[in-house]
Amino acid sequence: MSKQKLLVATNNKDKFKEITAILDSLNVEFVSLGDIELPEEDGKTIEENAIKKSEFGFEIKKMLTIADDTGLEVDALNGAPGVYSSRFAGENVSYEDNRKKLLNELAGKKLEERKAKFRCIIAVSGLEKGTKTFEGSVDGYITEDERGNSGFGYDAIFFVPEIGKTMAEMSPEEKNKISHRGRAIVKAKKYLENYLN
Ligand code: ITT
Repeated sequence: MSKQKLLVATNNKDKFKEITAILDSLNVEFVSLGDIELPEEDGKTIEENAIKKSEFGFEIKKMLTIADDTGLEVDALNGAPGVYSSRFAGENVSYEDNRKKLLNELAGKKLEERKAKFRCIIAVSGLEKGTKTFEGSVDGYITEDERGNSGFGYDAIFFVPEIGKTMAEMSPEEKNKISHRGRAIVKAKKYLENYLN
């Protein structure tokens, strides 16, 4: 019997890698979006955006679809960049541009003012009951300088006290165990294991 297909609806190759690594033991064949661009992320919350992406993927490919929307919420910036995390420094900017802007905005701020949280919503569409969401988060601090070369996005400036490292200083396995995405996907994985059996 052929394997169940699972569309991973993201245009971000780093996320695709993390999501498929965590779901590796699920007995599915991963499908990517290829050249298909996701629609504009115009939701007011990461929940809305995650659902928009997974429902778009399901509409296009007519197969079980998983999508992720992630936001970095910094206390001293009243939760910003949040839903705007990918375009904090503007449209079509690099990960580095976003990290630099955040470090600049927090310049001179003390540790307790550098508290932050990564929040991830995983949405799964194409289920008998439509779409379901799963949430994961991790608390940390924004560092004063970049540290580590692993990971992507804001990882080099996000310090996780429970591990004593920035997420860019962790191995992929270490990051996936404690990350916002890892925590949300483990919940989705448990659900899908039951659903697919
Ligand atoms: P898709 O919509 O195609 O999935 P995206 O990069 O636009 O990809 P998001 O809107 O969810 O995805 O991402 C918000 C940004 O937050 C992302 O571009 C990264 O800069 C950052 N980010 C997301 N996950 C991260 C992680 O695990 N570690 C560090 N930064 C992350």
